[in-house]
Amino acid sequence: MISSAIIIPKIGQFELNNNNFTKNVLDRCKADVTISPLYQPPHSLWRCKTVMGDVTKLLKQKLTAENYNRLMALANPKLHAFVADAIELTGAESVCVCTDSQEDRAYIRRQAIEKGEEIALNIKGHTCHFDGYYDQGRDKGVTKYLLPAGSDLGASLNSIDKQKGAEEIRSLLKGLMAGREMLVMFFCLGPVDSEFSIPCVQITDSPYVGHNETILYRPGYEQFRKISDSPDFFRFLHSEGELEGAVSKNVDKKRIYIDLEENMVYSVNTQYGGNTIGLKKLSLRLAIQKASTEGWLAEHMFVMGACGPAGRITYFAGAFPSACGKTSTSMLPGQTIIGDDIAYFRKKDGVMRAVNVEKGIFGIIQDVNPHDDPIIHEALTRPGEVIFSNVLLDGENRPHWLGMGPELPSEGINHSGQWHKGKQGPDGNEVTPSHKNARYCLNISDLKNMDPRMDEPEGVEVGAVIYGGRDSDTWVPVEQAFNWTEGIILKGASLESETTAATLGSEGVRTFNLMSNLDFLSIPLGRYIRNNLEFADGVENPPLIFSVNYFLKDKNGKYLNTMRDKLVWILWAELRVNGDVEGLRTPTGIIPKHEDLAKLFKKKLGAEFTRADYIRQFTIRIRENLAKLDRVEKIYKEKVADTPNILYRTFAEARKRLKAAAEEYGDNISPIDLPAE
Ligand code: SPV
Ligand code: MN
Repeated sequence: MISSAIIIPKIGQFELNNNNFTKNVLDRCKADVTISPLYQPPHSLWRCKTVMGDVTKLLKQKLTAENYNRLMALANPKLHAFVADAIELTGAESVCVCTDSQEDRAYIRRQAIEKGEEIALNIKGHTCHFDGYYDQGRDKGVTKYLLPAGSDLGASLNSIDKQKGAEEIRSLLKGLMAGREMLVMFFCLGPVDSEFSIPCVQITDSPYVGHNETILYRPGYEQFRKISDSPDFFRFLHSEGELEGAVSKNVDKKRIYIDLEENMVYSVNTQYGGNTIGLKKLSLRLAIQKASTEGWLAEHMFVMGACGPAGRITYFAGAFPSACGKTSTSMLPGQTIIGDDIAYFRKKDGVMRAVNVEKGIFGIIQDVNPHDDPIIHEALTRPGEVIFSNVLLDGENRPHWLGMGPELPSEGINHSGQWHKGKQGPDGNEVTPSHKNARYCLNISDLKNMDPRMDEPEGVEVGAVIYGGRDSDTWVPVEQAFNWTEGIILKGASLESETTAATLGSEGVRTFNLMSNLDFLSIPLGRYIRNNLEFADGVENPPLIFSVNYFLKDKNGKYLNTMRDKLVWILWAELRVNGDVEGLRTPTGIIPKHEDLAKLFKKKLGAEFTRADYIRQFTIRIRENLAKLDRVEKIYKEKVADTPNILYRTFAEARKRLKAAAEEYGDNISPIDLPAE
């Protein structure tokens, strides 16, 4: 008997059932046509009738047989249309479709060096990349959501009319890859073969961007095989644009535009990782929206294992704005690391579980030294795959950075070109030897303390969530919230931080930063808070929530803590999660007793923690706390139309408690006077 299914010719290693294939293509196309009317002529590849014909024809013309077969082995019409559209738009001369193989990864690494985007350093596996002088951080001003007519993301999110924005960025991308090779690379957000996994395709003309991604993300080519023709994946199209001395030249035409309807991000005329590495902050924006519709959470958080007594491990997730101690908390000595930047959370059987979205670290290098960050320092100074960016190179191709310990050379090469001490940049500012946002990129598997459960598809159970910012005068070093709701509202949703060099703009300005995720939110702020509040519903023992503050100062502006003290705050929190120690009740939460901290300081750091230290650091500053509530509430009232009422009620209760305490104790409450919880 002749089967009614028609077998169409073999494409790569796949045989496709033509009936299903056609039906799926048509379904897909219907979706594309309705959600993306914008990509009508001149972007005709998005039109239904062309998917089967023009796309395949164009791909066949432009790709070598090997690359064509690699792409077609992924039987996904939406993917094929994306690649074809990118070729047509950017005018790429050739296309390299990368699989997960070691050979393909090695090719990308070689290309980064051959194209001059990376310089080989004097330790095996180490390279250095420079971004342009004006391309040293995430550029919030030119990062925008493409907003379809009639939708509203609230006043706090930067957006542009979708039609106008898409036309603008597509015209900027037009022809930019002429004479260049386009890289088509596949990765997976989260562990592979997991409920958390999100397959992604990155198109870029920058092997540096591709190289970073091979370090930072799990491979995804095989994941694309598995999802077959599903349209459920993220897409990133990046071009570094015209180059001058291997850096993006047209900084005034830098744009990062995010299309939430299409789960796609465009990025152009920039190289800095936070603007270009699709799976990092660009995908976080897409994931926050996806999570919101599907009932999970995408957070700007590390995940680490805090080691308690008798080999116990309690997993912590922590949100800090950039450059506020997040990475160094995630790799505290004696603890285990799962991830340092982005986590996804899901509920399973009444338990909150988290994964690291990444498998590498793109961390700030300033102040990494053997004393404060021994693990990372060790990984940065021995052979292994590391990309340094925007550090200072000496004449022997050795990297140097601010706060590394030894005195820095007085000349070398850095992001400003040939550098010497006292050099002024084109903006008239003195150029520091390495940029304050200079970074390293490496595999977590190269760290001695990688947690063995790092790649587990179901993630780890979260015992505690912590929120921290750069706060010189208000929060105590560590405090537990009374419960999940208070924690989300008075800790996460009240987070403020003094700005740093991780984004362009002035430093040291106190800014509101909701759960340290504000830069990446793609849904109205009130909805995001509500999602977090409701996430504890149905969870038997929600994680405890803590605030931490590593940056508290005295009246003379001197820091009250050393960098190493954070280990003690985390280990105290670990004891709290497991019910091992009692605390003291403040108007805003529960703080440690002196004796418990003194024991931890002695045992873990070999240091004294005197009663005077304790009183200085844990005195509750009532006026500052009240002022903070006023500042933050004003923002919600004026800027966040959909603020949930429970936030105002919780603020009112906290205010009442603070005022009552002020009447009893005065403006500053010594912890010695506080009652047990
Ligand atoms: C951050 O700034 O939060 C980072 C680095 O993790 S970036 O890639 O710029 O987002
Ligand atoms: Mn980050």
